[in-house]
Amino acid sequence: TWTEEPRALYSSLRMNGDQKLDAYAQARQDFIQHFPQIVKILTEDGMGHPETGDAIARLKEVLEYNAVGGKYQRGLTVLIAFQELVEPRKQDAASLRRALTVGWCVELLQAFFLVSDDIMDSSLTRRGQICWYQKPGIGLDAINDALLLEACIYRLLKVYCREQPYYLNLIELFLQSSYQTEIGQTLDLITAPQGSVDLSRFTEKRYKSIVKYKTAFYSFYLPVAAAMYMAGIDGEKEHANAKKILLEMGEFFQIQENYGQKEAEKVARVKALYEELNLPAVFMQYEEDSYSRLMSLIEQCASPLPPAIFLGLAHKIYKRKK
Ligand code: DMA
Ligand code: MG
Ligand code: MG
Ligand code: MG
Repeated sequence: TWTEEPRALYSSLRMNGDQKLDAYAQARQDFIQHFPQIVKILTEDGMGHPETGDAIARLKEVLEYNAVGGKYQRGLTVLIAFQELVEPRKQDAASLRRALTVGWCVELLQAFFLVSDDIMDSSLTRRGQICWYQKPGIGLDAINDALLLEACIYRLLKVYCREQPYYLNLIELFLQSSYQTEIGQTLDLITAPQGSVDLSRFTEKRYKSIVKYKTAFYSFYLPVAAAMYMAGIDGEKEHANAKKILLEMGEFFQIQENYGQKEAEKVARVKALYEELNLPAVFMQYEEDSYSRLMSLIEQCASPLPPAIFLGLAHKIYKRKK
């Protein structure tokens, strides 16, 4: 409930591997437990409203179907980065609640993109269930549902963060990340139109641009940047440095995630890339190169942020054997 204190969370910087895992599992539990509160805030005033009550009931359904069921990697990153950037004594219950909420805002942005993306891609399933627009009676009304999910981000920011000095920075960050993602989706849509993937247009360079815009900004830069603003870190240089590191990670993440997944669409995409590049061995070389590029970027650019923020994320996505 609203008055319940989030459980104590600790900076992972001084922890060993096992303790870190526990802190992560704890953060995850806190994150998931905060969702009913998110739904409540978004729906409590409207539910019984004589004019809009029915629409708010629909919004509740949309939230419960589309915002949950993923891995919460992006939303959790806000919380974890916040805990690593803010001194423990300043991590009071209200601040932690704001970090949880901003994490959920990232998840809502993702839900907004996914509902729309599945319509555009004519997809059938998402996160192991039927795509929202494929549900009987939903169809293209899902477009409006996606727009509602987007609007919820700014409603939550207003309720929780309006009084904070970083409020405007967060709004601009979410708007900017949305725009970058939409530009990436545009590149994706015009590069590989359904039914006519033209390999001559599908170059490695183009692929990397698509990945950077449609995924890396909102999945990697957005959550860490949000935590930075919440921790009072708003310098352009600091953000540019963090962005360099996080976009490199985002590129690797997307290439790796598509590789080895079995959905027909992903297989086709990876095959296209691999035909272009020639051999799966190229992937291993790419991973090596990306990893060492990343490590030197972290050395050069992490300061003044603790390198652990970036190393922790890198650890999650580079599943290297050595
Ligand atoms: C999804 O890209 C992109 C966004 C911004 C949600 P995609 O269509 O390549 O991926 P998926 O296979 O998840 O639909
Ligand atoms: Mg898709
Ligand atoms: Mg798509
Ligand atoms: Mg995806």
